[in-house]
Amino acid sequence: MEILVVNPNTTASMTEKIRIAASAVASAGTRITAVNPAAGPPSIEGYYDDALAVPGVLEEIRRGESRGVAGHVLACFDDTGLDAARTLARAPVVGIGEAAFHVASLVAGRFSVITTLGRAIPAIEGNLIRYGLATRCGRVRAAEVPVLALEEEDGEARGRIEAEIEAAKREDRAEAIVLGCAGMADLAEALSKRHALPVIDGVAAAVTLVESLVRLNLATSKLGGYASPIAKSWTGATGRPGGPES
Ligand code: 5HY
Repeated sequence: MEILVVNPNTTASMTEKIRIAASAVASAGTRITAVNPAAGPPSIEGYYDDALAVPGVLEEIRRGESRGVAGHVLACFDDTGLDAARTLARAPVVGIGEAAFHVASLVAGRFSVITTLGRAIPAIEGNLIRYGLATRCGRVRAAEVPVLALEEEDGEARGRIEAEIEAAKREDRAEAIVLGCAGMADLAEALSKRHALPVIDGVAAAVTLVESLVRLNLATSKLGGYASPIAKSWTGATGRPGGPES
């Protein structure tokens, strides 16, 4: 099976880090294709960037659907464009935020999330409520590191994340940690060993969940909210994002 992993921002080094994390957990026989849109924000930090990234995400989903991929992963912790992508796609679509929350709730009674900047917290809290998992999350914390600082090797970002992990264990009674950014995907294993608790990376969690859905022969329901888009002619030059006209 081929799984398309879409990094909604346009930073190629982050897409490569995501591809490596996804490939590391993919089963034999699963081919990971990691892409990012050609146009859009280089990093997604808050509602505005998130909204601007959606057309590019839908274009990549449409391309994947047209070549018959088995499933899709949205590799931004805000689950950028998740509902629109599920509307467009027949194959299952899993966001790394939703995947990480579900996996964390399978291994711990209570988890905390550690994301990048404070401005990212409200969207994550909103998703936890929408997914019905807010009561399992002690707190969404920010390490106050910009997304692209995670691309630097200086380790300062990692130090700030580690301080938040210890604070979460002490103050939130966290029994597991969810890493709140795809750019942290390469840190999960080492942090889990070092801090002696499950540390969940959403990229890995989402890939294994898509594989499970495909193996269960489950695809996105086309009844109700995720029914395929209604064909309509769009106003304006570029046509509908992810639509046949574009
Ligand atoms: C992410 N931003 O996973 C989110 C994390 C965040 O560009 N990739 C991004 O800070 O919301």
